[in-house]
Amino acid sequence: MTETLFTKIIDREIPADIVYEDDQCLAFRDINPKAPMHILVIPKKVIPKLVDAEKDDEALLGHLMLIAGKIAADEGYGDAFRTVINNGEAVGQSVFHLHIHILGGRDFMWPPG
Ligand code: DGP
Repeated sequence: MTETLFTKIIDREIPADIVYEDDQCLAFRDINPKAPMHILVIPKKVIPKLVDAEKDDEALLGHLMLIAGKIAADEGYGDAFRTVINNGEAVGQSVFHLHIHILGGRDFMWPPG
């Protein structure tokens, strides 16, 4: 399987503040938080970008979303959090291993900038 920065976190080669793990995904605090809660949920399977996900990944994507909501609730932000997936360098994706940002604990603009 392709190695990414995030597979190194999965494999504990790079330390991270891990908040959740199961057989399909890992969640850890962002190293450069943009909100009081800023957690990344990643699949253990390497999917570079959301657009690369396939029909077979449907259940995995649903699982990631359910876990994102559970983590936000566990962190105390169940009624006020935002999820973001950057797809592509032009919109800010810097790590090409699919990840859902979960952000909470401050005001957010709408529409997002
Ligand atoms: P994106 O820009 O959407 O690709 O988000 C990548 C995020 O990954 C960014 O918010 C910073 C975070 N990040 C990058 N390197 C590390 C790392 O080594 N550890 C942790 N915890 N987060 C990282």
